[in-house]
Amino acid sequence: MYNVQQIREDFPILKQFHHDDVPLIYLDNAASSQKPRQVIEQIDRYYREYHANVHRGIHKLSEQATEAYEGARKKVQRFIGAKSWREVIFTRGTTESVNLVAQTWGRENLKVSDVVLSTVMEHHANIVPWQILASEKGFSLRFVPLNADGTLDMDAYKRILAEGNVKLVLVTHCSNVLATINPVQEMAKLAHEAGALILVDAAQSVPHLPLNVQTLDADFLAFSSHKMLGATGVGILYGKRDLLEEMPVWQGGGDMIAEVTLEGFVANDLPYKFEAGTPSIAEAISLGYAVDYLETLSMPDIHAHCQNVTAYAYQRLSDMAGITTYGHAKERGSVVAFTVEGVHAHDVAQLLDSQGVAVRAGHHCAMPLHQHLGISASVRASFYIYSTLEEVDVLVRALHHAKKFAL
Ligand code: C6P
Repeated sequence: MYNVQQIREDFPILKQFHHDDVPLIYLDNAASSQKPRQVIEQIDRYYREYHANVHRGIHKLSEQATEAYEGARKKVQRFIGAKSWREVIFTRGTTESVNLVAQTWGRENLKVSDVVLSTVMEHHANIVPWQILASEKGFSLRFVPLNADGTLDMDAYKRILAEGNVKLVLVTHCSNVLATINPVQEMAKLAHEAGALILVDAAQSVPHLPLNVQTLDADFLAFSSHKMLGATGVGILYGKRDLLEEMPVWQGGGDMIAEVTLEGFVANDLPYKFEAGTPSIAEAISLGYAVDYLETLSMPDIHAHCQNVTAYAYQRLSDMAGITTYGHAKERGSVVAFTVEGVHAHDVAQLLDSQGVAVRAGHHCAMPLHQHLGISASVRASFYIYSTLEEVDVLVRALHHAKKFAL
């Protein structure tokens, strides 16, 4: 049985008082989740008991560290349903995963006549790396428009694919602002029929949903550890093995080579050919323990819990006078973005903070989306495994207080 109070006991930070006497209500989970003691303790244990570099030493500590690091990779492989552990590459996060694909697959394969098709709701991490490359290679970057409810205009998607020349589709599985869960399985099928590959930004979905990369048929999929109970500084790029095998290397250095002479080098096997230099070892290990924690709770139960809390928040906020919510898709993730009439988003966030409620305010690294919505900033409450309906009630009470400051 999903017991949210018992889960909260595992998160030391949630016991904190925010401003002396106000309990912390942490509703900024889409930016980064908090960490359970089961993960924190393992980071501590690594440094206390078996810290050493990986893949390099022939001594016991290095073997132990390597085993834990590679063990984390295998846990991630199982968690996302990848065929092989060689398809799971450790990066610094979603952003670096997308940049890796742009700078290797993209640089090698995209030419002037090609189209890369993104969407208006993408996070900057799935737009800017492609703008950088497009300015160099000259290909076109196009964007699937949105319907009024914040879903993708699938007719426009099909139309653009039918025009030809689309080589790559970029799509977020779940919007970090609108909460829309996009039909990536269907989009992948359509992309493949049109001869394109698909890169799925799963930063907001892997922490929340049961997901299988083979069922989705994603060619590439990127996500970050810190949004799913793990440490910052580590993330994953999943890629289909045949694609990864053919891709050129990106960064050069230790570990990514099989052999080096003064004349040149031979690249290492997957996944190491994309993991140059000493990796974030403790952080990668922490991701493995985060996966254990999530699996013990069960992803379908986590999804159901987050949907329940988010639906309640969405309803309560939508019912409040003077509040506009954004994103009304039926299939939704765990965020609610909104504005308060007459109070700037940053002021709302500050007023909420004074009541102990931590939310994010701004453009949430989705400026084109905010331009589309006709606003410069929004407030965003985002929920996770330990969020409660009572916390939503506190948010609503605090918002009533904030509304008093409306111009
Ligand atoms: N969104 C948010 O507050 P990194 O920073 O590399 O771990 O993740 C980038 C990223 C990519 N795609 C989506 C859909 C995301 O939500 C994020 C991170 C945070 O919404 C920080 S901007």
